[in-house]
This record gives sequence, C-alpha cells and structure tokens, in this order.
Amino acid sequence: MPDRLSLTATQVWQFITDGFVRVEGAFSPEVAAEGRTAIWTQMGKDPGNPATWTEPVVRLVPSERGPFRAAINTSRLHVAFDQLVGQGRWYARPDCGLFVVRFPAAAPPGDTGWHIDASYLTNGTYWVNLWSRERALLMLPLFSDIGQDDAPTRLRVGSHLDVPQILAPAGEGGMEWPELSERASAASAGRPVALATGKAGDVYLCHPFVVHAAQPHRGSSPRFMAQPPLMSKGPLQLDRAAGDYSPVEIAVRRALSHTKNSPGS
Ligand SMILES: O=C(O)CCC(=O)C(=O)O
Repeated sequence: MPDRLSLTATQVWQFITDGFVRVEGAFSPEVAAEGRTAIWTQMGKDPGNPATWTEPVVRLVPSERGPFRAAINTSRLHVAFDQLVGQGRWYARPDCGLFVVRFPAAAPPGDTGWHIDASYLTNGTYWVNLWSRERALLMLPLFSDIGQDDAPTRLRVGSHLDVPQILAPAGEGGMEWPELSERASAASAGRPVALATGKAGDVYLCHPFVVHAAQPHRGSSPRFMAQPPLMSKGPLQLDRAAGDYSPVEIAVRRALSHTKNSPGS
C-alpha cells in the first residue's frame, strides 16, 4: 500500500458496504472544461444555443485523448485504485472511454433501465462472472457539475452485495449480461437509491457489481459524464493464502458468506 492514501478508512468501508465512493476533486476543473470543449466540437453542437441540443442523449468516444487521459490518471486516482483493487492488480487507462452526454429534452431518453455493466465479450455476447473477469471497477468521472436535476446516475446502495449470490451457481462460465442485469435488478429493487451528483472533476469509484440506472435530464445544463471500466490484471481472488484481499474482493466474500457451499466462502 502506498505511503499517501487517497481514501480514508471510512471511505474504504463505505465502498465495501455501499458499493461506491466519491473521490472529490480527483482531477481539475480546468481539465474537465477542456474535455467538454472537445466533446462540444465533436458533437457539432453549440453550448450557448439550446436549439442545437436536439436529442436527450448523445453517446460518443472522444477522438481527442489528451484531457481524458489526464483526468483518469491523476496520482489521487491511481492511489485510490491501489486502495480498492490492490497494487499491481489493474491496468491504467488510455482515456475515459465512452461518454454519455444528457440534455434537457422533452423526449424520453429510452435508456434508463436498472443494470450492472458487462465485463467481457465471448462469441459476440457480453458476460459477467463471480470473479469479475477483466473488470475491477466501474468509474463515473464527472466532467460537468451535476445537481440532482441534471440526470445524475442512480446507484442502488448495497446492490453489489445482491449479485454474488446470483452469479455463484453459474461458476467460471458466468452469466449473460442481460439475464444477470434482470435478476440483479429484481434482487436489489428494495435498496435505497443514491444520486451520483457532484462537481466537475469528481469521480465515483463503484464496485463492478453495483446496480445503476440513468434518468431523464430535468435541469438546464447538459450533463457530461463517462463510465469507463478499470480493467483488472486477473480475476478476483476469493481465497487468498496471504489473506491480502482487496476491498472489491472483501465485498464479494461478505456477500457470499450468506450463501451455503459458495466458492471462496
Ligand atoms: O448515463 C447514465 O447516467 C448512466 C448510463 C449507463 O449506466 C449506461 O449506459 O450503462
């Protein structure tokens, strides 16, 4: 573990129990502004002219990389990755991946269902397994200030603890993403909901099994947020001889301890 820590012990515990933590000021507001400018240009829309904001949602991978590589690779975030995933157990990202820009619009966005994000692609289908193959975290970097009316992502608090019990019987082969999302969504329906609000430059670090959903924009300023995975160097280890479990693994083990005959329990 590094000498200087990004997350307090309370925040790490919050990640284990709630499934996410917000790293405030993980990158600078200037880098966020640079990123927004690049995206506005790529979208061919005018930030000063709402008449050009014709769709409720635009998804795009920015063609420019500079501000996005900088945003997701601050030392603050790298130390937080070490704290949550384990030193040497993750790959640094080249950028922030796919952006989901949401606009105030009368038309419904049509993409607001509860789900978890998929981990890996096999034969043209997305899958997730108990060991969260390939995916260490879901990250939500905020590139604009996001208040409660500005389409913050909805996060079901503690929902990551509902997923291991669904995945365990499927073994290493895992489950197809649509079926898992449907079952995880049903299992977590009673969980409280938190909103991923914050300032441009904040980053939510989420357990890969957190059930989440988008929502329509009810405010006035377009919302800029990406949702990249942090890729892992290997699957989660649920039975470590040295006992040096990461918080991601601790959460899965805690969830499985309620299941009889489960792997790693
Ligand atoms: O836009 C959002 O708030 C979340 C989007 C999302 O979860 C997704 O597209 O998978």
